[in-house]
Amino acid sequence: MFEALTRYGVTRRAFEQEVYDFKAWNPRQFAEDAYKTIDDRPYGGGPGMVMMAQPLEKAIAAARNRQSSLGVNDAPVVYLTPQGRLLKQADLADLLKLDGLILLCGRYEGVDERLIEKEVDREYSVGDYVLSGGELPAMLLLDGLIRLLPGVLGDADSAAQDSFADGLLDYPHYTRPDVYNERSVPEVLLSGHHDRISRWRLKQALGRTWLRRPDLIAVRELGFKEQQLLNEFKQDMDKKE
Ligand code: 9D3
Repeated sequence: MFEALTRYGVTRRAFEQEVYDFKAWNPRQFAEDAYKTIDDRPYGGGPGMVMMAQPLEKAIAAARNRQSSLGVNDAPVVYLTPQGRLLKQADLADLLKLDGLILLCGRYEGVDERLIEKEVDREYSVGDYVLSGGELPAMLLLDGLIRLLPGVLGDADSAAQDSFADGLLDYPHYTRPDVYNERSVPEVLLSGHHDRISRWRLKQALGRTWLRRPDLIAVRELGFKEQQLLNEFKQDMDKKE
């Protein structure tokens, strides 16, 4: 699954240029019995299976050993789980300071709690919806992290320019042709007035965030000029309806 990162896109380029290193460990490799068992029935009964502590402890130890050989020590173990705190951009910025990470991905109903108590330092969820395991969430985390590493993104779409970095959704984008299906590009974008363009873009970003993600506006604390632009956006909306 993780080849989606190492074989495609900017995360591939960064991997090949050794901006980051990555290795996936299959817990089955660390099972102790002939059947390579890594899950068992839950104590107390109920549906599904629980991942056994022992193969995961061995897998984490193997990851630690490899990291030590590469000069990385004390990397925290991050468990991707629906019970974790919701992963935010600020968490990625925080994880970026670390020299290494060990990401633990669950399958089945979850992981034996004793393994979590012994080994896990942090827990993250990627959203309030049910997935079938922690691998895709781990890949989301890694993708978000890798693009923040120095040199991974070009100057043009540098991480500093991300709209989430300033707590707003992006403004609308347009490219050629200037008329498509009888719809024109907003005139201001063809005007060449860079101050009017950035004002229009901020207004659109504020308006869309207000419409689609009022939760972001509530925590953002708008400046006077931003409040003014958002009011203009609302007035423009009333005019159109
Ligand atoms: C349907 C099973 N659920 C029983 C009430 C619990 C459950 C266990 C394991 C639900 C999902 C999963 C697998 N998910 C993850 O490992 C996971 C996840 C997710 O499902 N949503 C959002 N973030 C994450 S991070 C890891």
